[in-house]
Amino acid sequence: MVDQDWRRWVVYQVYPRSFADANGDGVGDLRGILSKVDYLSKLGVDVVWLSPVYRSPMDDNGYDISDYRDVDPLFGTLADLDELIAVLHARDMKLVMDLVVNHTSDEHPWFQASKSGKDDPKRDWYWWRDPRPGHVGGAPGAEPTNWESYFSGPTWEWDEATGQYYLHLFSRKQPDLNWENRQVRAAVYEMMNWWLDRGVDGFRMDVINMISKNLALPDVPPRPGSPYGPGNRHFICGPRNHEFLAEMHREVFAGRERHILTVGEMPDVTVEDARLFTDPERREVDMVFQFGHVSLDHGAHRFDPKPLKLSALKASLADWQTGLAGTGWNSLYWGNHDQPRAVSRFGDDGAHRVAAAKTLATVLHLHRGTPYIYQGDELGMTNSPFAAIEDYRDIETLNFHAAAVAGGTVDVPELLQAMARTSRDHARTPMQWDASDQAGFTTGKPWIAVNPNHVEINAAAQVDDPDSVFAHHRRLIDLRHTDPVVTDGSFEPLVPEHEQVWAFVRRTPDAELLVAANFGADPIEITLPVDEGWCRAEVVLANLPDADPVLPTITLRPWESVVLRRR
Ligand code: ISL
Repeated sequence: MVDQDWRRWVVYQVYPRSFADANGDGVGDLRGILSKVDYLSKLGVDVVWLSPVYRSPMDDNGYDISDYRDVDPLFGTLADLDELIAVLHARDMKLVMDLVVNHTSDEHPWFQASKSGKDDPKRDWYWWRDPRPGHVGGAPGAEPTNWESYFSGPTWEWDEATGQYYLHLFSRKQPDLNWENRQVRAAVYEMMNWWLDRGVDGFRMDVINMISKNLALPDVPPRPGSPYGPGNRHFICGPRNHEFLAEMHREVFAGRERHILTVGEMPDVTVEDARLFTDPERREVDMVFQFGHVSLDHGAHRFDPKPLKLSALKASLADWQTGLAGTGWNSLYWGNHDQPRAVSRFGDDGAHRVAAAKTLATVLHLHRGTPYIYQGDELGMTNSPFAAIEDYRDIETLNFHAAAVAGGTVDVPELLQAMARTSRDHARTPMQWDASDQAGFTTGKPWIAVNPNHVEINAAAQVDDPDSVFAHHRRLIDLRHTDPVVTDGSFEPLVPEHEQVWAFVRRTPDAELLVAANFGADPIEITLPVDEGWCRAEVVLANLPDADPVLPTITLRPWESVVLRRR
């Protein structure tokens, strides 16, 4: 297999807790995933990325790991995972594991040792610091910096027994590892090699642009009304980030017979930095998850919604297409386990849901880069009708709500309305397999409520229906596998300022694709700035029946999208 082949792969993200529950305890598991390999194969994806299944206290649904070399009993056993790897390989699919090494669980033996005393050999494996000079440890304001945690409150937790604070950018049960310490890095690389030797094919690296911190740990301007503020400028893409990833590449990926697929999740990463991270010559990672397009519809945090203009969304994707055109590579996603449902957020989850879900897929898959399908998006699953705080399970949502209530400064009903649009839990409701009671997800009581619309939106109704959202995804994947222009073509935006039409051309010396999509519930007529040669080009894909596009002036029905091809 040539080395560049990985660029033709399509990745499917499984959030194990919510995918399929084989043992009836209400939580998805590995045997559940095994029972759905046929489904994944039918969809045609090349790679399955598993959100964490490692041993974990589940403070953040597995993103808090207490043993990197074992499977949590909630999800099954190592033997189940070995079986999954073997079964996927037998179907010519790959398995990518989530790699969460910016932090561990506070219950990981490394942290337990580190916490046991100031002289412990692993003390320096985490970020321990004295209280702010002149302050009493544990008192408000005594934290070493005023950084705010992603999950509310300070990033520092006081440890009475040893008289120091430890750093946690996320929950207090997720202490940050100290990557400055060579032994930490060696332990991580050894663990990664252990997994690759076991047969996994790559890693999705959780917040991997937070592993190098500014050692001076400076304070930041606080948010209005809070003693704390976002410290990200001091730990995003820090001074040694590239060095650490290049070292990881040398120690783990170099010299392996097969291509190891790597994607670094990188909040706040810039295009310029991403070009360096993904430049193949530099040997760091294949691609990054950037956050530009999922940050446009809210203010400083996700529960502060802002209207989104289509022109801004297009410009965001286009900037990355252009920025990584010569060197580097994009990842393409609308959603994942941290984002609300794509069709509810960027499309239309009412009357035009099916057309909108297909159009979103068409536009995403035909940009240049690796598409990621988040479980359920291939069915057009929507946000859930969450109303009360009791409906939620996510630590980010619950902590934010608790802090807002305690602070007394936020309009709580308004906050609940925002949560009903943007909470991470919308992505985490059970996969909708069929119309039965619990959507075919579990025979027990699901850990989070099934979306009541599963009676209409479910896999059973779609897999054999040629007009389904599922079938449309299958066609997009086939197109990528059979037409090199999808992977290799350059990207040229058309009508970038238009607030209803998303159109672009992909081009290689041998072929051209033109995508035109209506992102609105009203029909629209538009003249695209293209030559007459497109007039009666071949329609390779459409989301509505009887598409008859005549260019350059084209009329698109509500949420209609067409893909044309010429040589
Ligand atoms: O969802 C977020 C808060 O609004 C993001 O900042 C998110 O926390 C960030 O993208 C990092 O996400 C990853 O690391 C977290 C984990 O909770 C997320 O599920 C994971 O994808 C900590 O491990």
